[in-house]
Formats: sequence, structure tokens, C-alpha cells
Amino acid sequence: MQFKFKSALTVLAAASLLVACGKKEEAAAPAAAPAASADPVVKIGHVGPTSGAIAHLGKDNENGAIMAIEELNAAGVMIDGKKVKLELMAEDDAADPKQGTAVAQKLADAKVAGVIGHLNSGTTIPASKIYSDAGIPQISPSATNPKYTRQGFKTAFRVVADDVQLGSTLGKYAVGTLKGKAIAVIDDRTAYGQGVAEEFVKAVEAAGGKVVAKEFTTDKATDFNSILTTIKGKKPDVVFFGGMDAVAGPMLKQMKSLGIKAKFMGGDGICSTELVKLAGDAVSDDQVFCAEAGGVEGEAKAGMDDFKAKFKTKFGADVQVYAPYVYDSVKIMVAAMVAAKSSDPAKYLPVLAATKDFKGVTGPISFDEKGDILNGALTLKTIKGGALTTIAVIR
Ligand code: ABU
Repeated sequence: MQFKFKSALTVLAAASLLVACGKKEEAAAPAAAPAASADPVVKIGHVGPTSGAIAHLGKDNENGAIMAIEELNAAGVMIDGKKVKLELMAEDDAADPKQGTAVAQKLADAKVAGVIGHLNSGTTIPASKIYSDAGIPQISPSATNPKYTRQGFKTAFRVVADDVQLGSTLGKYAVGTLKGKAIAVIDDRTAYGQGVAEEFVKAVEAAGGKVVAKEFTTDKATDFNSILTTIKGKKPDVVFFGGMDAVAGPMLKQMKSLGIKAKFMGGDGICSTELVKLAGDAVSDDQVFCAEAGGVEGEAKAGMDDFKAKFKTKFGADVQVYAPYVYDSVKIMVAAMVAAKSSDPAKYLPVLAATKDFKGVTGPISFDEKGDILNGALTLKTIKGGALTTIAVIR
């Protein structure tokens, strides 16, 4: 097992905790700070698919980064007594692994201090090798394939739960709560879609459910008549899809056309505001179930609600899924730089790894020895009354 800077971090951890606990003396620009004409720039990269079928998700993530950077710059960020200007380098990987590694190399060449992204597991995993080789800390706000943090890279962090947690929770729910007896599974053959579907199948079978069909498509497909016709013949009561909302929307419409009335389930990739729009009146209340790979409840929900309201005012759009997780990722990274008194990746990486109970809008964030969020939550949702509605936050 890979341990990230596990020893001699007491001081650094304490520094991180101070920041996490909201002691912002260092982060706030003193009122009497000299008016620097050109504050030193700290470049932070963000990567997501801002073109292509899931551009709405990429833009959502990018907007989370913009919001965090603007707020931090407005408050003033002091690193080792000097005011710095944070600059966002926002890149588009189009959800394509090759483009993902190309932009990762571009960011490494530009010597960014850190990267938030990528959005997809299929781009995050190959890009993580480039960041690791360059020593650049990377926090993914949404890539859920477990492999990302299991490669032994000290630079890889994730602020959401992974596909093991998603697939297993959804599998248990399909059998235990939805009482699924005959379950069909489709995946889009991506690192995320295939991975979450495999975890779902394991959990269904462990709970005593029967998988009656396994079909696959691609993340660019638009016609599902052939696989849905095969599935219809197996009379499933639940259909699980491992993939993204841009594919799930048309799939739901074609299920309706074919008269398939089964419940429809998926992971965080379909748990978006956009899915509700794409599916339209093809779905009935409590037919679609999905899980966001994070979530807050109780008093902590106020922070998330406040974030969503500010986001809507600023960008004129509802949060899709992961903008708040991007926002927290930027703030965690900058808090580590402030606490380490340096934006040099080699100096602030150990502080980032030691992050404990950072109070984000997505809840408290600490990293385990692999760089995964400790005790991450899931939010189980359904579409009801034309909106995504929370059923439960599960840990
Ligand atoms: N987690 C769903 C979307 C991103 C991904 O893991 O590919």
C-alpha cells in the first residue's frame, strides 16, 4: 500500500488544520498591503470536457474553479508574506484520453502549481502519470474509477467516493429496496462506465439478484434499439446503465418507445440536472435512480445550498453535479500552499496530503493514504416531479 509522506508530518498537518479550521489570517491580504503593480502569479490548471457531448458537465466543473479562484483573489492570498495572484489555466480534454494526455503535458510544460481535474476517469487516469512524473499535485473532483488513486502516485487525490462504493450501494439498493429480480446491465465501455457496471453486478449477485442481460454501447452512441430489444426479451424489472447522462437521456426515450417500463439506474455520470432535461417526459416519477459520489446532510447542507444559489446567480445555470467539488478542490489546494508558505509543488504536496477536516461546501474533507477522501458519502437520488430529488445521503 502506498503511504503518502506518512512520517514527520505533524507540523505540516497542524498547519493544514489551522487553515482548514478557518484561521484565515495568512490568507487575507492586510489592509495596508502595498499596492503591488504585479503580484507574482500562481497558475492552477483545470481540465474537463468543455466540448463534445458532455460539455455541459465540463463547463459546470470549470465554473466551479472560476468561482473559487475569483473569490480567493478577491479576498487576497498571501503565501509566505507575499500577496499572489491565482491564475486559472482552463483546458478542454473533450473526454478523450489522447486529448487528456496532450493537455496534461501542456499544463506540465507551463509549470502549473497544481491541477484540478480531469472530469472523466478515462482521461484522469492516463493524465495522472504525466502529473506524477512532473511532481504536480492533481485533485480530481469527479473521476470515480478506483484505479486513479491505486497507482502509487503521491500526486493523485480525489474528493469524491469511488465506483466500488457507487456500484455496491446501487446494487444493494436495486435488489434490497427496488426488489429487482431480473436485472439488465449496459455499459459504455469507458473506464468509468465499465468499472461502475462491474461493481454493480458484483453487489447485485452478492445480494441474491439475477443479472439477466449484459450489453454494451459506447459513449458516443445514439441508437440503442438493438441492445434494448435484446434486453426487452429478458423482461428485466431494473436496467442499470454505466455511462453518462448524454447517452442515458436518449436511451430512456428509446426504452419508452419500445415499451420497457423497468426502473432505470446509474451512477454519478447520469445524476445531473441535464438528465432530467434530456429524458423529458420519457420517464415517470420514481423510475430513475442514481447516486452522486458525495453529499451533505443536516447543518452542512446550508453551505451547499448557499453555494448553489451563488453559482446560479453568477452563471445563470443550476449546478450539474460536480461544480461544488471543484470549488472545494481549488480551495484545499490553495490552503495547502498558504500553510506550506510555498506554491512549489514539492513543498506544499506533503501539506495537501495531510489535509484533515477541511470544511468544504461538500462537507469535511480529509485524505487517506492513497489520496482518496476519507469516509466519503453518496447521495441517492430519483427523478420526481421533473427534478432530481434526494432520497438519502449514505456513508
Ligand atoms: N464519475 C462519473 C463521471 C466521471 C468519470 O469517472 O468518468
